[in-house]
Amino acid sequence: MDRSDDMSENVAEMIVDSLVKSGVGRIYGVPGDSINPLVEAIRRSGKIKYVQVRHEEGGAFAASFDSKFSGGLSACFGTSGPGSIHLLNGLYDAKMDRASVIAITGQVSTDLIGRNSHQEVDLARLFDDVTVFNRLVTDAKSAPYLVARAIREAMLSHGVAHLNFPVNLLMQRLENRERYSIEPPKAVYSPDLTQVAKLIEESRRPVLLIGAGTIGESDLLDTFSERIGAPIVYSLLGKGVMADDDPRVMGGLGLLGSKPGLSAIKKSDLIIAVGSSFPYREYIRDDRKIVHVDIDAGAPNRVFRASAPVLSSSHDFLSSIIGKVPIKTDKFFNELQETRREWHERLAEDEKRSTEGVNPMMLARILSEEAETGATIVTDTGNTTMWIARHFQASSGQRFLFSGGLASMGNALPGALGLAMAQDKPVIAAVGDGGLAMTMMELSTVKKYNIPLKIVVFNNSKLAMIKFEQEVEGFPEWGIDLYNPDFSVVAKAYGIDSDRITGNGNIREKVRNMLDHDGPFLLEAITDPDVRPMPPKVTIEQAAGYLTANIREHVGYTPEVAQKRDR
Ligand SMILES: Cc1ncc(C[n+]2csc(CCOP(=O)(O)OP(=O)(O)O)c2C)c(N)n1
Ligand SMILES: [Mg+2]
Repeated sequence: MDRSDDMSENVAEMIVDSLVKSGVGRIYGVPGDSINPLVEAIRRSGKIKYVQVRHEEGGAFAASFDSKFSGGLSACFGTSGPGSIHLLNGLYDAKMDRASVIAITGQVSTDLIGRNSHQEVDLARLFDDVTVFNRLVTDAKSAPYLVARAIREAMLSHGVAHLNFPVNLLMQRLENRERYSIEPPKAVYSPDLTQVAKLIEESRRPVLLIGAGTIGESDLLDTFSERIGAPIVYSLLGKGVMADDDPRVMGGLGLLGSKPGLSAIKKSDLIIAVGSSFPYREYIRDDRKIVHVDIDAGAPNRVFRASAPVLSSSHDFLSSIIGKVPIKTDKFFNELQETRREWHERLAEDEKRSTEGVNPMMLARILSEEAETGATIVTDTGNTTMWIARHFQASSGQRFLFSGGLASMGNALPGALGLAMAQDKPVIAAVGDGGLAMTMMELSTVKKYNIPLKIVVFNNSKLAMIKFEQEVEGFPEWGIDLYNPDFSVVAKAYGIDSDRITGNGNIREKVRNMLDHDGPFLLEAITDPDVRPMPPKVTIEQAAGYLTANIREHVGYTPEVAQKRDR
């Protein structure tokens, strides 16, 4: 701690200065009376870009994706009461995908707290569950400490920090401001890898399960997997770290996973999970030996039992383990090539299926064939996640992002606009009609800042993922039909160029046209709602569910009846 001679600063200006020093380039939000002093400080500073979103949820999603992409800190704000309540969903996305976000919120002035004042909401209480650090600031002198601490905690814990400022405090001058370090201390762990090396040496069929924590480590993963013959399976946030067309890459694991991915895990005798908070317990059997490498000491054993927990970054782990294990001549990934080939043939067949309207799988494949190296694809929650997760074959250098842990609808448009502002490479948002309608107001933001985002709408006029859930659960189809506007016309109304595809004949041409377009573009595809995604494994109960739903529909619950009931 040292003291500054700068007498001219108020609390809001100190916040902006600290954010700039911690590398925050953009801050997303909507102004309001209790946060106006912060907005004014942002304007005066000129060193941080203010992105005016149209709904605070969009701002929080944008900040979350900004951090998920870069690994750095990002920021959003909201005014007291309603504006900050709106932030919550996007902040939960950050919490669950371990993004470092700082949320600055406004509060009624200190003399009005506790009097049921206009727009008074106890935000520190409301944000308790979503944050790693969370305080109402009650004294201007302690603000520099709290801001520095919030920044460090968000970075260190890969989570959300929240500071709630009464509006009068934001305007108070700070004399002889105390300065605190905003640098999170770099923790260096030197775990003893002898036991891990022994487990790998003894294993005949090791598999690597990689997650978002391995982003940027493709070269080390390449060497390591080749050396020990390990096939690579990813949890979805790790898609794109290794190219999908690499024969060692088996695809995803989990609900949206692949058959070879599941097969690799099933046949393995050792799972080396690196930087992944894979959430599905049922996909990993308890008798498996598991090495779990994570920077979060609590991650091992949270979802599945780890025989060897390793507290380390993926980089440190991979660079050190490679030299400690002998080269395996029998490569386990070779044993899986037949399953892998069959799976890819199956995907290709599905993509060629003729459909009523656009085949969403064909569209996802064409997007992946036409997207530039270096492009990022963001997908919303719904069947669209499935189409992109499976049929978008990411090349190395391409990135894939979505709302992994929270799986919220409406993330793709604001998330993708955040990414498109943060870097120069192309960004594509793939989003269902249900998901788009939830945060569609951000088309204004895309237009206002002329963000060259490409938005592909998979419009099947249904909440189709729920339709399939109902089938699997044996319920008739109900409550899932959507009355939609013509999205391509909506885009034009926002001033965004757009086009429509209604059949499979000209998908490539329209996709190319969109990607070549200078500036934002929305492509609406009228997709077939009846194309079913196949789970990587169909359980007997699920198959029975499909059957029961079909029978019910045929003996009284016809789609027409269901639609009428729906209204
Ligand atoms: C905010 C939110 N509300 C509800 C859900 C439950 N949900 C998951 S997928 C889905 C349907 C998505 O519909 P759409 O965006 O049209 O995509 P589709 O499945 O039709 O491709 C719903 C309602 C959710 N995940 N998030
Ligand atoms: Mg839909």
